[in-house]
Amino acid sequence: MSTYPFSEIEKKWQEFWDKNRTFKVTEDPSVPIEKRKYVLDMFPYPSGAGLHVGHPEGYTATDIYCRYLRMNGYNVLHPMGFDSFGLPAENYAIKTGTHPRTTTEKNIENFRKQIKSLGFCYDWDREVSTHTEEYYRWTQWIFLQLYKKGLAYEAETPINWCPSCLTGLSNEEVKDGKCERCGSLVSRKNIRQWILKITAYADRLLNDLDTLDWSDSIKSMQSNWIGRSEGASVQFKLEKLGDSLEVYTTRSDTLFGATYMVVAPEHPLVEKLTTETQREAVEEYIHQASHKSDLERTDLAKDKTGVFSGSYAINPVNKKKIPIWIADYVLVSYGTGAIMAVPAHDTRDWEFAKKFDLPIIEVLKSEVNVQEQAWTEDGIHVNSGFLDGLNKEDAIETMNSWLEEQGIGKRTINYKLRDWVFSRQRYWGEPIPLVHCTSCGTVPVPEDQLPLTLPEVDSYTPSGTGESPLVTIPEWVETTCPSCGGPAKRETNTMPQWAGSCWYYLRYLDPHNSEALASKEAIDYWMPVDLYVGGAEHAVLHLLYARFWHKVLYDLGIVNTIEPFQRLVNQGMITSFAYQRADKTLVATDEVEEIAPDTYVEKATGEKLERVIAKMSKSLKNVINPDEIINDYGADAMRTYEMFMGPLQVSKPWATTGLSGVYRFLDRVWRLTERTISEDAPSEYMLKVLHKTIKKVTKDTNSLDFNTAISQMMILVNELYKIEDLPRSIWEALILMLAPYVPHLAEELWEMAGHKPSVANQNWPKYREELTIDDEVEIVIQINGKLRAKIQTAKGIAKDAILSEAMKQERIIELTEGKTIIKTIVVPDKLVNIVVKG
Ligand code: ANZ
Ligand code: ZN
Repeated sequence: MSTYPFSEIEKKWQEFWDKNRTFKVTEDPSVPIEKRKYVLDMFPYPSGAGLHVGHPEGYTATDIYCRYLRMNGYNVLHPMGFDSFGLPAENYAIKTGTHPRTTTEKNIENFRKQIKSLGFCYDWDREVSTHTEEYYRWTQWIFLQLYKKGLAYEAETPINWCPSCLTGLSNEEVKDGKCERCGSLVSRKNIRQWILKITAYADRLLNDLDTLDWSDSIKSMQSNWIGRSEGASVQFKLEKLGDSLEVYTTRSDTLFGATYMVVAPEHPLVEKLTTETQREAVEEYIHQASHKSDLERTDLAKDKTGVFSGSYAINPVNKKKIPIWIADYVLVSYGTGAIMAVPAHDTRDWEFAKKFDLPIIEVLKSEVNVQEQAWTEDGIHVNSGFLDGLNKEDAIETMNSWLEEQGIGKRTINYKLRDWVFSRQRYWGEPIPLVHCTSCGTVPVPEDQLPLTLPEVDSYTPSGTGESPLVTIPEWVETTCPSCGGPAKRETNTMPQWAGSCWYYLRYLDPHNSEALASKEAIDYWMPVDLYVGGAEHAVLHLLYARFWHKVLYDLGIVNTIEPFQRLVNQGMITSFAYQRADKTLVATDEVEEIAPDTYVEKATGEKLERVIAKMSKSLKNVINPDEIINDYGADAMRTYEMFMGPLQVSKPWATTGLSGVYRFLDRVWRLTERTISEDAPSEYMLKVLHKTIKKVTKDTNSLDFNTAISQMMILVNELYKIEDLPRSIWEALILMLAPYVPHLAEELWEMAGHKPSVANQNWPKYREELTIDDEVEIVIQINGKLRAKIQTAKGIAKDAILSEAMKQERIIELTEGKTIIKTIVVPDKLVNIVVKG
């Protein structure tokens, strides 16, 4: 049995594509606009661990799609690059003293080699890396535009502080109250930060989601993050202090049920509200709260804590005196940092009221006893004076109008979205191009002096004060003011890793331009990105930040579209297996033995283990290394397997048996070359199979349903194995359809069929509709040999497909329910017999 020589073939064609610049793309003006496509991958961070099997999943998908588009006459931009500023390289530098640039460039080298070994059709002349001076010059330039538009400001704000990384973290980098990178408990610290005013774009970031071809789930993640909320601010007079306390509420209709108030521990009025008798308790409480993250504080499941301030406010609707508490379930950063609490109709308030024995007054007719649980649904108002008899919506309207008439309230809109803490106290990032002058204040570095390059440092360790290691280089910090020429100091904060990835899709358009981030012609030619594919972990922040910068660039007249990424597809995660003991603890894969099919035991103890789906992780020893797969099975098999595992968007476990199956398929294709190609016309039947295949593969490739396209090509190959010859028309159409999927093998077959390379430049095969119409057959379905149902299907359907069709029949579901299927027999085009027991 021959085995196709994939390593020779793959090497040969990779060299060919490289040498001939097969995938070089230019802004050819003769191509009409609708034939220009920009297909983008989320570029990787070049980690020391190298490529993960998750990377090629998205990259293969876009590669197939791009090759398919090219064969259909499109001019396709398909670039790749590296998101190369980042913490791991810096942490490695701190540990070993190796310059992060050295580590990063070595990793890029390795990534590039690995990516190339998969045969992707990138235009490598457009490669960018965000850490290079020619790239970050423009990242700095964009920052200056933000600064000049008043969208970057300095503030001394309480930030999340990682005591181990010694750096500030944005909320997004805090997971469960811990540093996303190192896992340390996050605390709070006041520090001077650069902040970007993304909130100024909140409405546009929300509304323009409507113009995008993104999944509903990603859109709703974006809109929840922005978190637009319509409500009212209401003033409560303080009983003795004369002042008033303002709250934000979305439920002004419940005002008659407000029985106490709460201010956040960091609220500016806390000091004033605290009475002498309560002072000690309040101080103690505030100290404790300062160690908790927002997430911990607002977690519904967490026990409510709080302390009475000693002061009272007056409820404006009924003039009742209500106590003011201090509690950390109210966040200082949202609304006004204070609330009116309505325990009868808000779950958190209810829990708090129960714990501290505060009154609960029902103000909407509830279907539960509000002394036992909160009623948060709609209802008719009661105990509510002029609102009695109204439902929630009408009552809110009525109350808001009343509050505005009285001059004690105002309809308000709030957003969950916070401004973006943009600075890092790190070395390995873009320096922020500003100087601080004692007489002129903050002055931008003139644009013609960009890039402001990173100086060399002796130590990469952040100064424990929270400042970056750059503060330790006086030659760099001490400078002259670009405005007055007097002595000035450089800003020592650097930008976060997000910065470079906010606009890389624009640099690919014109990567070597030294006059602008990209030429207007290139931007107009390619934008927007037609298809963007990447992992769902970027569903919120990367996309939100990039969309924000894009809109700023739009306002500056630099880009011509309101959104950067027209269509977005999130690939599912590739998982793996792990083995679980009875107590649910997991066993590393190398401690497991398969003693019989699907029967696993722990080697050391013999304990029976259950196989479960799990994330790939070093500790479970279930990480698949793409290099090994390519080495053992070839890049084409790896590509095909990742696409054959299931729909692109769903998460699916890696199984090496599946990979072998795909490999056998490619080997079967290869062995067809042992036949001589015949110039005879194929049979009517074979023609029909071919045209049905072209139709299905065309449709499925176009809609990114690669797994079903591959199945269909497998069917065609099976049919070819049933005949003796190899009709040229069928063989060549098959090669063309295979070309996007297994580009190396297809090039080789195309050459063997007597053509000049490259198959990548050939036209996609066309089908004739009349040849795709199926002959129907009737299939009988038996259970234990007894006829139970019949189905009509197209002739020539694969066994698996018939079986699954049979199992879907209502009568069959009924009759097999609760029974064990011990065997199934499928005679194609004729019969299915299901043998059951019990
Ligand atoms: C009274 C009330 C009664 C409320 C009721 C809700 C239900 P969204 O939709 O998320 O905007 N709130 C306001 N500011 C807060 C803060 N800084 N920290 C914690 N909670 C805060 O939620 C708005 C509601 O969340 C507001 O409406 C307020 O509680 C609370 F039956 O006011 B409500
Ligand atoms: Zn100055």
